[in-house]
Amino acid sequence: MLSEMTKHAERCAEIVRLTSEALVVSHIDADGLTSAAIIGRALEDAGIEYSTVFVKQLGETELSKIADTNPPLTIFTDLGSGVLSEIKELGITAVVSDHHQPSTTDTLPARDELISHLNPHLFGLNGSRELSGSGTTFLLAQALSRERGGDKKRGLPSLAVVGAVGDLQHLKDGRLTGANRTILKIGAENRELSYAPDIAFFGKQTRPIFKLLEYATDPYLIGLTGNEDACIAFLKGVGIRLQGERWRRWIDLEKKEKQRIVSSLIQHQMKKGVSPQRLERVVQEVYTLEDETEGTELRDAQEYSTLLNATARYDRAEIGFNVCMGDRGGALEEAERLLKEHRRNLVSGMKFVKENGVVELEHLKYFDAGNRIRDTIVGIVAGMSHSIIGDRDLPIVAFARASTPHEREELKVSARATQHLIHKGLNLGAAIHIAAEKVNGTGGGHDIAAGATIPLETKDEFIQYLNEEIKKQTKKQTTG
Ligand SMILES: [Mn+2]
Repeated sequence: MLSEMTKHAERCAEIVRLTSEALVVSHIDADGLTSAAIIGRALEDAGIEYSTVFVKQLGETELSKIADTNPPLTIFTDLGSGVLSEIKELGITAVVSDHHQPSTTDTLPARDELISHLNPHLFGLNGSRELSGSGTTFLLAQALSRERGGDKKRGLPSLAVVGAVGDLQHLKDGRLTGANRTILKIGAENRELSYAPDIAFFGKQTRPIFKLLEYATDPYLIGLTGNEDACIAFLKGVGIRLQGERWRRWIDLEKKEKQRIVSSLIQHQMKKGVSPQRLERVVQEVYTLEDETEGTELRDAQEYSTLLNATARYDRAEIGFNVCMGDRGGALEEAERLLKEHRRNLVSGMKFVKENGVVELEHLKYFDAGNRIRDTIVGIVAGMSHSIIGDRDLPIVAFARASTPHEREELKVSARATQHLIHKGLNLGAAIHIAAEKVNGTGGGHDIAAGATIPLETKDEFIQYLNEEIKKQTKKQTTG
């Protein structure tokens, strides 16, 4: 229950208050960056000095580095729950504020003499849907500043929503639910956040309208996705003027024009035989950050989280973190430059997939990018090329060589599914986990997006296991 979790957050905050200095260790993605900024702002408020470290994972190397630094208090955000006993072995005082499935709930209580553990799973909440790392850390930050009257500190609910959206927690229901929704409502009360159903596609604030359709992947727009000319013709066909002084963006359109596009898209999809259940997905709840400038990435939670990921994926997490901390000068400029570079890389990644094609098996399709696509973005390329490549709606699996030197002998796996496949019973995270374990790798993730690291030579074996698992999952649903 959320109220119990909030109470436990108070106890964790008491530990934080005892220190004058802390090390914040966070995950290197949008949820991790917003988590670090949320606790960072609360620490600043409380007069506690801190520094930040962003990591991909908490392996032996990362943990021993932290132990060497020996900070008076370490706050782990958006990671840590999977390695609680390893953290305990370091003998450091720590607060772990995470939403990933804990590995050792049974052996370590929520409060140990050294480690305080805040995680929605401990309180019966679903950490993959109802609360993100940033939402969990929001509860901690709120508890930390409560006695200072900073209960509804401006900006923090927005960051928590950006983190949740970055972790795709809104996708399953087309809107944020559970504890995430409670935080959203706090932000709406503050008038820093607003939410409404709107077109689901990415780039409403910053991209020309036809690009919105061209890059639509979930749901995939039959005959439009991936085809710029077709998108332009479609919009002209329903009487939309594409250009004003510049290319018109979604936010430049009149309400009536938006409605016309949405209903025409639904009709278009219907004519192509898309099921009613999937038609609805053209619209989903959209989150607007009211304090940010219109027409910038920061105004839209989905675009904001993409901007942050663009810094994190190129080892420039501190840039994204500074944007979250309020830097609208140099950091924002650099983040936007990284985003442009990121888009160029995605385009060339897509080009690679188009030219080389995918291999289709019975229950999945895959491609191997070798070292032609960076392992940190190959998953996005997979998601984008999902429906453009291959004829059938199958999960797509992408392989890339690991880019970090000590992981040279490993292969990174990224996989993406669609909501439609999930309705059919697919849980990609679970399937990947099983297949990876069978080849002595590690993997897991969410039902719609998952990843793994496997020994280089086990690729073919892994694919077979994964194909089998997906078969089992999707068969169960259709017959049962
Ligand atoms: Mn997360």
